[in-house]
Amino acid sequence: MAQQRGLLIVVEGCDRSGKSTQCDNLVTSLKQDGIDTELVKFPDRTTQTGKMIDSYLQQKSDLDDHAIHLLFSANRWEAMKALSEKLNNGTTLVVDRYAFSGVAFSSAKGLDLEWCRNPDIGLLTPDVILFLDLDIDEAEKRGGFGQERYEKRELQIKVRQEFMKLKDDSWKMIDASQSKEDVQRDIWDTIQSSKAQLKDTIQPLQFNLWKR
Ligand code: DGP
Repeated sequence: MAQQRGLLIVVEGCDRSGKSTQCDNLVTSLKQDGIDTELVKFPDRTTQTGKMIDSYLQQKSDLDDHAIHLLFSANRWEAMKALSEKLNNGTTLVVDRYAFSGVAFSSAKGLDLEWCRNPDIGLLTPDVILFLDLDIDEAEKRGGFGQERYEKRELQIKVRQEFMKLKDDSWKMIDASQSKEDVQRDIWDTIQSSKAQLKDTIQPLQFNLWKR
């Protein structure tokens, strides 16, 4: 029997929603369950594009909003071949941020939402999209935002609104205001039921994110 491909699980959310901790936990739990799993994080700050993005986020350099949008997209595109090979070889990927962050952050800054979608048309389509939802006041209670460019209350409010424009019925909404353990449990239950639903219908990998 052919080896089943891995699942592409995307985790999205605003800053301070606990995304990175929960991605780590999910990877650990999947591995403990015997599933070959890797964590992927966008932006990948280690590549050439990633270094430019890192410098921009740390406010060490400035770039036109369109230019940085395209760089974030390029940072995803340059990873696609390696990620598709891993998935086809049976590795499940937990992806911390994806094209939805790309559109939400840039459109929150005032760029046209449809323009923002374009560079990511054709990226790998996720099997599961989890959104860690956290009210902005709750996010701020978690020790306040950091020093990076986007970590400001007004922008984060807009980012969440833009995420909600992108959301469709397939998104799995997770209440991120719960305790860490409860969020972890909700994510685990959601992944188990998604896996059960996908079991008989799992499709070959598709490069058609936002195909029109
Ligand atoms: P993180 O390393 O997950 O904290 O992300 C760094 C910051 O960059 C965070 O404020 C969210 C933002 N971000 C992530 N992906 C994108 C993207 O594709 N486009 C834009 N404009 N911002 C992004």
